[in-house]
Amino acid sequence: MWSARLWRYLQCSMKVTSERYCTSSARYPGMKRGNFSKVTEDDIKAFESLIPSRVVTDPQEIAPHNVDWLKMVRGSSQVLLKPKTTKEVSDILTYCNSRRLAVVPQGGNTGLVGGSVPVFDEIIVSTSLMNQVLSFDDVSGILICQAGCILEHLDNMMEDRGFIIPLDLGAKGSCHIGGNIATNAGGLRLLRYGSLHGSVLGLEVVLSDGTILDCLSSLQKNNTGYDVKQLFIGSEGTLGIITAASILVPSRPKAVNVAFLGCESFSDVLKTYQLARSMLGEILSAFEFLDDFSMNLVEMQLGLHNPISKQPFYVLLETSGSNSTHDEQKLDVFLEKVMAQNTAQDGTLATDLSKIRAVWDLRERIAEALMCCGAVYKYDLSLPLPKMYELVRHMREKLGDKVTNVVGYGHLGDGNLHLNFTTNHYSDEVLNLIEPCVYEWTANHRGSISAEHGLGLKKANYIHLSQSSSSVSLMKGIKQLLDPKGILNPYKVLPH
Ligand code: FAD
Ligand code: 2HG
Ligand code: ZN
Repeated sequence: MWSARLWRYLQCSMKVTSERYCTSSARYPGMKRGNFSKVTEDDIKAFESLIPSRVVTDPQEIAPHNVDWLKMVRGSSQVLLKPKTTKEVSDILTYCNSRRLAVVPQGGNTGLVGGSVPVFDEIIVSTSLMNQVLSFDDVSGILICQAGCILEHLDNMMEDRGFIIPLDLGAKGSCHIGGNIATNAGGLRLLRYGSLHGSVLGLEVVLSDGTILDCLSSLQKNNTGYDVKQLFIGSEGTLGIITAASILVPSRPKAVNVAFLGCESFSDVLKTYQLARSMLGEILSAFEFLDDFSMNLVEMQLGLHNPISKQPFYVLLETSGSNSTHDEQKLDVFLEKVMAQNTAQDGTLATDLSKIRAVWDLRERIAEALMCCGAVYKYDLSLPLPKMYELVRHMREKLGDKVTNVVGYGHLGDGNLHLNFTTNHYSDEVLNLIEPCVYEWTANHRGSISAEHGLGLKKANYIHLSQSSSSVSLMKGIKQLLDPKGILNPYKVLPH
């Protein structure tokens, strides 16, 4: 049996060189395999009887499910299960719980905190075949679907009916709605549509002992006791497997415009944001920023084109509304003002689809460009806006030429900074210079060490920096209550 290994590869879209990153015992000293059973031949037979022909034991087929998107963590699971129905998920968990077999739920495997892959030999339960839309009501805009539906497929289907999924992110082509809900993903339009805690009306969840928890309500108002489904939104597969969701889907905006602006300083970015909120109000649907270091990356690594003159900071601002003339007028007045006030030095407006897509690519594809640079050290933080870029500068100064890139970008309108570092090869020395410094700096400025990606394996031991000890104790109690044997996604979220 393998021990868990954490790996990092030098990866580029053209070449992937497999360089061993480091073992779990080196990266997470003291982390030991839990007291779980090991999978036997009898277990495989039992799974075969529960989901015939959907029990994968071929190492080659399992391999991509053992490694995360960042190529940062690698598990050594030997079994991948592909249920199609809630009953099958229930049968699987009933069996695993009785045998004390650990399980990792997996959606599209695009998570960025090492939560979606096994640490040791946990059984992988994939939602990839749970991809049925169960119902959609055009009047109420309520969609009910299985957890394995791919976000982009759902959005395409909604577009045909004049609706929009209230969540959008760069991984939309692969991530599953169940994975999105399990991570409480934020994404590019949280500013407009709010978090999944508001858009998800109901969930169906299978608990660790196989119990099917039916909270699949389609009501917008339901004040009958505790709102139990909320517990599972953002629980990262540690409390239950989400099998279906009911989502409130808004009408698709008829008019969408994107402005891309260049600013001389971060304080000008903030002034632009303030102005955008007051002048664009209800039509503002996204306010993202990137620094010039991020722009250099997407230009150099992906060959993307910066449509405006070079500036230290860039803002991507989107408006979505129902009346294009009205929206364009508002946007014109706003753009005149930011230019007149010199808060933006240059800018361009995108109104046709291909130009809108090209501008969005500059922002959405930074994560992809980073993967071409060797080893990536990724941080996803909530910070008070005036402090947001101070941290980037502080770390750039601290790390000097020990790193090849320090880039700051993110969902400024949500107070969410994405801070990334790269080196040609993974370095423990660099990691130790970054962590816990970044987390402590964030906590000292009353931020959160995870704005939207979750804690997973990577940040579980730092939870105390963003949650009080009483909250962490309560979380442990909830985990104990719902999963007394601890079989669901062990080593994740709560301190190892
Ligand atoms: P996975 O990666 O498979 O799983 C994520 C976690 O959820 C794991 O802990 C897993 O065990 C658990 N899980 C998965 N499915 C279930 C289920 N059915 N029931 C219970 N637990 C489950 N995140 C953002 O918030 N905003 C962004 O803008 C954003 N952009 C991204 C861009 C890129 C290019 C990439 C690669 C990732 C991005 N992410 C972003 C991170 C990631 O959280 C999201 O991609 C997504 O929410 C993960 O969904 P998934 O189906 O891939 O889940
Ligand atoms: C994004 O907003 C994603 O692009 C990824 O959340 C962030 O790569 C990152 O750090
Ligand atoms: Zn993000």
